[in-house]
Amino acid sequence: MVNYKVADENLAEKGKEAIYIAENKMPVVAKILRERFLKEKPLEGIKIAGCLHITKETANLARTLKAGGAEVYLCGSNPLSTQDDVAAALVKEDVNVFAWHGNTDEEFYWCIRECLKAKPNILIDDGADMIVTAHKEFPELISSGTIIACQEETTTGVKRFRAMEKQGVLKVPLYPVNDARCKNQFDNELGTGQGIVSAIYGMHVLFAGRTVVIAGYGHCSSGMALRARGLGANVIVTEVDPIKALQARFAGYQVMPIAKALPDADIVLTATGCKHVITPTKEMFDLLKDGVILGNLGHFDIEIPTKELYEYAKEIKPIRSNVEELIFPDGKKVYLLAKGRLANLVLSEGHPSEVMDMSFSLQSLMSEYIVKNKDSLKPGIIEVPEDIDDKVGFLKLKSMGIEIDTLTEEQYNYIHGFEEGT
Ligand code: RBV
Repeated sequence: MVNYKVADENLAEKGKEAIYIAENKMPVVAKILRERFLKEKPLEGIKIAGCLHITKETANLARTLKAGGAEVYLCGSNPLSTQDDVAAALVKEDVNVFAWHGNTDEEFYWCIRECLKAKPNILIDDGADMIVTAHKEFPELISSGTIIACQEETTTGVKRFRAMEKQGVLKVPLYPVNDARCKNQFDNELGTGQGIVSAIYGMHVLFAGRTVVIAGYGHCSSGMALRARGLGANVIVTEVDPIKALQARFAGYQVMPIAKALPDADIVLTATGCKHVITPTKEMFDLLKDGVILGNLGHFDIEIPTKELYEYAKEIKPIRSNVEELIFPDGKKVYLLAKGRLANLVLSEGHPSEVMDMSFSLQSLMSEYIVKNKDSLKPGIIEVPEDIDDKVGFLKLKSMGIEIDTLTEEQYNYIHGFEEGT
């Protein structure tokens, strides 16, 4: 019997259409792998819990895991990113879903606990909240070996697990799927990169001729900077890492401290993974230009100091869907996207299906790999095997009708040898 809590089951038909649209753009996970999983049933008898954005793309991952024989449990990885129609449609397909748009922090963790209560064998997290909760509140799932291994979808989650491992408190085998090449070089750079259009959706603003500050120059933010420039913006990058700052400079952007950049900024977009990118002080807030748009595309809502901005504003007006106008004591107006949460997932539908195809193919193949290797996995972070990463790359190329060269034996030996030189 399917167990669930969603906003409105009547939205299922609409959700089904959305899932269908994504399916057509996800040939690897929704066709090639799904057909094989249906035949081979590599996940038979396995319960998989996903704490992921509940989107049409995640729905296709769920369908493929189910096709492989898994019982699937889903909860949202962000209180504002759940697409309620998709959640309703998944329930109709016997996926156990605990997610609705706009849940409170308390409800968010209730949903995670409902998934963990089902005693899952594999956890697929996006941001680490579910796996951290398993460590804190469901330790018996780990000590009993019920949880075989875990997978992490995003940079922020991987960062948290690396900290746990360093402190000796990570008790499960953990695959940082985010770090695989087929994930971070496409999902992060292209998906989050294109996510800057959430600022356009939000305020219907023209980028051309504007000064756009991009905070960070990692995989996500470098993609954002490139797209902002492509739209004709004057892009300023802010960084704390000297190498990334140099990369930004040599890519042709202006680089400077954020306090210097803010007075000119028409739009500020963050994706650093760090908190308080704009320091929460009156002095910093006073640097903001009248009419500035503030948006975050990083995983958590701590990059822009939302709470402190709300406290500082004398008036907060919801003006468009998921955009608020904050009026400062001096009358200045600041526009905040998505309450400082992942703007691309809240204002639009998250990363396009084409890139999620690769991320979720990796997640599917890693679930299969975990089941196959379950007797030999040790706690700690284990990189995604290179051959799985390559496999997703090859399948994606194949689905696009693109052929590439193969090394001859002579070339293989050359590239793996040292004898041949001048
Ligand atoms: N993300 N998922 C979607 N459409 O389902 N969009 C973005 C989707 C993931 C992406 O992999 C990223 O690493 C993470 O959300 C950030 O929380």
